[in-house]
Amino acid sequence: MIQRIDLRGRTLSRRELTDVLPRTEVRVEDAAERVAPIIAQVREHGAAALRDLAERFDGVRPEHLRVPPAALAAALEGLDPDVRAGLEEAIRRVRAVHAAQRPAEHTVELADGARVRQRWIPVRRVGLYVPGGLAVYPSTVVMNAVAAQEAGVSELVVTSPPQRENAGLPHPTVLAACALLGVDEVYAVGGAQAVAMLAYGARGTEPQDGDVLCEPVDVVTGPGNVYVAAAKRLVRGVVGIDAEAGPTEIAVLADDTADADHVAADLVSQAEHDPMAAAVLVTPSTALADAVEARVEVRARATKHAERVAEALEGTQSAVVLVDDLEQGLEVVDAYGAEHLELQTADAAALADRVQSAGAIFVGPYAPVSLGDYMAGSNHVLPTGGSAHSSSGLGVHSFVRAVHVVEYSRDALGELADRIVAVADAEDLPAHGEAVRARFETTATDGEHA
Ligand code: HSO
Ligand code: ZN
Repeated sequence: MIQRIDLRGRTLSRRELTDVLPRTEVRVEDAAERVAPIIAQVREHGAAALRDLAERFDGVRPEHLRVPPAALAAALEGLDPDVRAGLEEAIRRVRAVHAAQRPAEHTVELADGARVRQRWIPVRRVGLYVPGGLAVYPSTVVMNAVAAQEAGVSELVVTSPPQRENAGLPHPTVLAACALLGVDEVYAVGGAQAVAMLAYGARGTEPQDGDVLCEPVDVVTGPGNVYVAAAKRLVRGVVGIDAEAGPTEIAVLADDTADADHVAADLVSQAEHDPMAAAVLVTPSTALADAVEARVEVRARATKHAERVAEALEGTQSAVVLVDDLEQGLEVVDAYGAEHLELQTADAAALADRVQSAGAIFVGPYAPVSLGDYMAGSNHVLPTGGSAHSSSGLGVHSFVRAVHVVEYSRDALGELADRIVAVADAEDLPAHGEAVRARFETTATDGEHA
C-alpha cells in the first residue's frame, strides 16, 4: 500500500533528489486568503469577534474566553494520576535538557579598552498555541512552556480551542498541563483567531472579559493546522513566530540489522497524527523493505486510528525508498530533511554525526520518535516540510535575543578613527566619519555648555 521509489543505480543531484522524494504540499497562501478577514475581525471587534468565531469554527460560544483559575485547578484535580506522573516526568527531562541550552554571555576584548559583550535577553511575553483537532496535546504545552520558562520568559500565555464537550473551555488535560507548569493565563481561543489575539491583543466586550482581555505578545509559537500556519505568516513582523508547522514527518534510515516490526510501528505512530502525515523508509535492504511493508499492513489495519493512518501511508507523501547503500541513504535523508529521522542501522551513532539535515535524530533501536514526542527530554516542536534545511526545532534559542553591548574607550576609538572615516567616505556617508572625528577635535562650540 505504501509506494516504492527505487533509486538504486541512479546518481542524482541534490535538486533531482529533492524532486523525486515525496512531500506533502501544504498551500499556506490559499489559507492566508481565508484567514486575513478573520484577523481583521479580531482586531476590530476583540472578544466579541472571538466568541462569534468560536461559534462558527468550534461549535460553541465560550462564556469565559480567559479560563478562570478555578477551572485550571479543577482540571489538575481531575487529572488521571498516571497521566500526571507521565507529564511530570516529561517536564523534568525537558527542563533538564533546556536548562543546559541557555547560552552563556561572553565578552571579546579586541584591543585595550575595546570590548564587545554578547548578552542574551529573553523575550518578555510569549503566546503558545496548543491545537485541538484530531488529538489532544498536553505534551505540546510542556515542550513550548518549558523551553520558554528556561529561556527566562516572564509572561507565558497559552491558548487552545474551546470544546463543546468541556463547556466552552479547552480540553481538560491541556488545562491540567498548564496548571502543572504554573501557567495561569490561559484562553479558550483556537485557530487563526487565536494567533490574531496573541499578535494584536484583544479588547474585552463582556463584563467577565475586563477592559482588556489579552495583551499582545512578542512571540507566538506552537503547531497548528494550515489556518494557524497562515495566520502566523500574516502576523509575522508584528510578532516573532517559531515556524509554520506542517504535517508530521518521520524518515527512517535502516539496514538489515533493523527490526522490521519496530520500524513499521514507528512509521504508523507518526501517520496517526494526520492523514497528511508523511512516513518514509530509506533502506538498501529489499528484505527489510518487504518485511516492513508486511508489518505496516498488519499494524495499520489493527490500530485505533486505522483510517487516517492508511490515508497517510497510502498518500503520495509516504514511501519506501530503495538505495544502493547507506551512503546513498544518507544523501537521500539529507536531501529530504525530515522533521524526525530515525537511524536503525548497525553503526547508528557514527551515522548520526554525519547527518546534515533533520529536525531531530533518533539513534538506534531504542529511540523511537514516540520517546521524543513525550519524554526523551528533547523538544518535539520541530521543523517540517524541509525547513530543517534552514531552521532548528523549538528551544531556549527561540525565546532569546542576541544583543551586542559595545564598550570602547577614547583611546580605543581614536585608534580606529582614520579607518572608520575611510570606509564611511567610501560609502558616501561622511557624517558617519564626522561623528567619530568630532570626539577628537576642538570646535567653536566647545566649552559653551561647560
Ligand atoms: N510527533 C508530533 C508531536 C507529538 N506527538 C505530540 C504526540 N504528541 C510532532 O513532532
Ligand atoms: Zn507524535
